[in-house]
Amino acid sequence: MMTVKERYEAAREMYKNMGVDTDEALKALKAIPVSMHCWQGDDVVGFDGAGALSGGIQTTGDYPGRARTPEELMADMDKALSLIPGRHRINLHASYAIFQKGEEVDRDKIEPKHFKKWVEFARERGLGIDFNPTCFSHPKAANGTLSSEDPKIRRFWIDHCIACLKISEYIAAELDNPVTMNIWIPDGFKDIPGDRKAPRARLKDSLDQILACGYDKSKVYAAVESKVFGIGMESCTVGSHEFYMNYAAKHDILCLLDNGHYHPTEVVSDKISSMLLFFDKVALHVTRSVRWDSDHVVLFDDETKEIAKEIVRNGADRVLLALDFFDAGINRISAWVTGMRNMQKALLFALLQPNEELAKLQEERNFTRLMMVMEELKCYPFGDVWDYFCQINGVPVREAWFEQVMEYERDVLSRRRKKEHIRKKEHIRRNER
Ligand code: RNT
Ligand code: ZN
Repeated sequence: MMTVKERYEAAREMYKNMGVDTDEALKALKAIPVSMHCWQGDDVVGFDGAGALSGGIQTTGDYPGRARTPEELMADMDKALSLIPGRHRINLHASYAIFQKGEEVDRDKIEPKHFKKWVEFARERGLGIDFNPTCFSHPKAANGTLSSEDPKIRRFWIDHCIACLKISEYIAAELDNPVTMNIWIPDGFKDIPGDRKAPRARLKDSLDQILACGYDKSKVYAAVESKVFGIGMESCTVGSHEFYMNYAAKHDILCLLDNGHYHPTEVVSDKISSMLLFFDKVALHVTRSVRWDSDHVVLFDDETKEIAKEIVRNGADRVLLALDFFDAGINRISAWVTGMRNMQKALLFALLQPNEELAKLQEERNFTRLMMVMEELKCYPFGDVWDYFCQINGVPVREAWFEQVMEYERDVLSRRRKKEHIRKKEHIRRNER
């Protein structure tokens, strides 16, 4: 049997004949951070006492082992990160604020100190942090947030977003690493609205007020995330693509494109190059939508590969790359590891294309050869290069990571379930008494 290194060396020669430098590709891949979303670990529940997930997004499934505390979530993220090659970022929501006993405040009053533990977590591991206001799963989000017709509700969410900008600024300063702060709101209408303009005008005004709070643009990259529809908001989403793209362009902030948020045959891979001709950077939520914005785990599939090609060809430093999925039906750590590694595989696949040569073939309108090269490359020993990347970055090669996740499930995750069962039983008994 050939060793991983021997397989890599053979692959390197094959790619070389196609004009691809695999050593360069590995170096480039290592330099691309992916922001791993904390919310896959606990089904988007958070720690601020939110009840059920709301806002037209949904987790389904009841796999044992959901993280219920900051300690559990951090331990689970550590486990996942230990199986993912390279150094990355973590993506937090405001609802993951960590309060001391008696220190709990509502979302409009959260402060940097509530994220100190996350900053310590990131600093110790050399990770960057990204941040998001949480404008859902809250009693005040039942009928709209930043576009609400109720001035008090609108004020609350404006204050929340301002608090989040301040927290993002603090995190960026502490880690000496810019934070992408992405605003997504669920506001919209189930049925045909009587007025589409007024809510959008209010959203515009809310964003103006938020951005006017004065924050350091070199530290915080503010972004806005559009959506085509959500559950219960099928007819109109206030924060639509046109709305945010125009807003971002005029106010010099960024757009975040979530590839689950467009019409089913519309692809984000085709949008990146256009965005980058008009914006300095673009932010992404890579996800997988199955028939709707279902937020399935990212696979090594065609659209993920196509998105990765655009990242690589347009300059990875201009794309703020984050994942966004939540599957409660499978082991949550496995979901993270699968999604993160697949994103990286897609990036490596893109880096292993003779991209300059392909562009040249297109300029020459040699579409015959262009197709041939792209198709033949699909059967090149990509897996041997990926395995070597995992090996030199000290993480398990191929499926070897999975045994570690299963061990963790046996030793840690399955016990959480038992504890939860016992607690539930005690609760029932107490109520029966
Ligand atoms: C919802 C958006 C949003 C959320 C996360 C939790 O449709 O995609 O990004 O998934 O912020
Ligand atoms: Zn998203």
